[in-house]
Amino acid sequence: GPAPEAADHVREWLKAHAAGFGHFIDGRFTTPVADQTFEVRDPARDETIATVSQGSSQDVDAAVEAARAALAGWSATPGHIRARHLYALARHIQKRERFLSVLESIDNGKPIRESRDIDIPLVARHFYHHAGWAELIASEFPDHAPVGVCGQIIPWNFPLLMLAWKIAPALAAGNTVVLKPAEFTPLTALAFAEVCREAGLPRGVVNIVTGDGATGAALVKHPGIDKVAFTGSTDVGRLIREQTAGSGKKLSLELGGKSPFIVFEDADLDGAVEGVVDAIWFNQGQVCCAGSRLLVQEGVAARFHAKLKRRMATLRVGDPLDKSVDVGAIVAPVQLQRIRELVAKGEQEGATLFQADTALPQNGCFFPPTLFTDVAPASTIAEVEIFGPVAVSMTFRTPDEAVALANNTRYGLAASIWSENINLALDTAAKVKAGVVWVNSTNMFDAAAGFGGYKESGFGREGGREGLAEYLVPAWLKSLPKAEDV
Ligand code: TXE
Repeated sequence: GPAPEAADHVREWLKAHAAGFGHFIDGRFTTPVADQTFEVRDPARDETIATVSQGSSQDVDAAVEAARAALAGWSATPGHIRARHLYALARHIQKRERFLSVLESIDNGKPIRESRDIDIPLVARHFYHHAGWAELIASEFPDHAPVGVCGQIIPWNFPLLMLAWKIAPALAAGNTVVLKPAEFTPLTALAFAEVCREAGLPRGVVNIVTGDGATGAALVKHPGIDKVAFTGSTDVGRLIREQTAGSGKKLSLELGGKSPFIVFEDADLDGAVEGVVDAIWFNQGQVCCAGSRLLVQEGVAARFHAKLKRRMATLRVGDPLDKSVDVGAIVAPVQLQRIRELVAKGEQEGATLFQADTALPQNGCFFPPTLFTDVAPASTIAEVEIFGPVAVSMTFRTPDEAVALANNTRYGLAASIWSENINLALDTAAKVKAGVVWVNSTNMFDAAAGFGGYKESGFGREGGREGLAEYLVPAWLKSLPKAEDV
């Protein structure tokens, strides 16, 4: 293995918690209760690795109460002191970088190269960046106040990074939080709870309640929550919007996507092929802004697809802890099943399937890199988010047609444009309705840049100034009497 010591350390940690993990409430771990637990599995080895508590509405009550009790102290803490806490969290994450990378890869199935070089460093970066904001907030956002207690619900594709995207800005702005990680991948959130203790974060500022959708629903409905922040499927996002309508709760939603990846005939085709690798085979394609819809200009389509297929044959699929692996395991059997069904649907609909002759491990949730060509724009695989290592490719003739195809979606999260003609690229970028547009690159993230979507991809931004604003309200709002006081 690549990091044998870290892997041993993770196994020891899991063994030490063989009796099960509790929730992290008010700075302490609760004791797990029999019959109120669920199992967490390693999708690559197809084995159970931990037992975790299923949060009940009483657990959510206790966590919200702790967050509420901590709010007055934390929001009154001067920005430069809050910054010190965020710096401490960042440093402790860096100290545990190896451990967290291995844990993330075991829990989620993502290649260690990605968790080690991308996920965990970006987590630390997010806390450092928001430490800076904590210092500046009073001068940059005068007359603003924290929203209050935030209920945050995150998905399983970037477990710790999505936690950082939620928790860092909330804390910088003076809020306290109750976070629920996804049921497939709760382990790095629990390790983060330990980090909060090590780093000396005041108790109650961060609370972690594990559980499934029912736990998430209890959090959303809780009257003690002032803001809900959700990343996940569009269906659940819609439900949460309905449930919070009229409640006065602030809401941000980061949902699905079917992002276009446009290749013009004057593009650097080899560069664009590498771009596709990052766009749709990074993290097994389980990326909300994955470039899953390739739009290729007709004149170069045959050449581009041939190059792409040759590159696909060199991708290694296998053990996430093996440093030379490019594509790891799909997060869980149900997700694998979903991908299989959508791929079968694509074949039924008459698209041409290509999968390289890639060796797959015998056990575990694996799916080979897949490309569909001859895809009809109105077919299921062209419209639905597959959330797996499956690219669908269509062709276009003119730039106008590329823009029309790119915007022919209910989503609007991201887009990627490849051309050596900067005027064409920038002109196209302005016409594509997507929250982020990359030119001759893809899947680039930074804590300083707001990220989020249009249309059914949700609303609100995460990262940078816009992201911070989601966790603030005008101060005069806070001085209004509450409904119950009138
Ligand atoms: O998502 P869910 P699932 C898409 C992707 C994927 C599909 C299904 O297409 O194939 O969604 O994935 C919590 N109230 N994305 O079923 O259910 C849940 O416990 C409150 C895109 O895993 O949306 C988890 O913590 N919370 C996406 C979180 O919501 C509820 C990332 C996400 O799970 C809830 C993930 C409820 N009623 C999936 N029901 C992206 N945009 O990155 C569930 N949850």
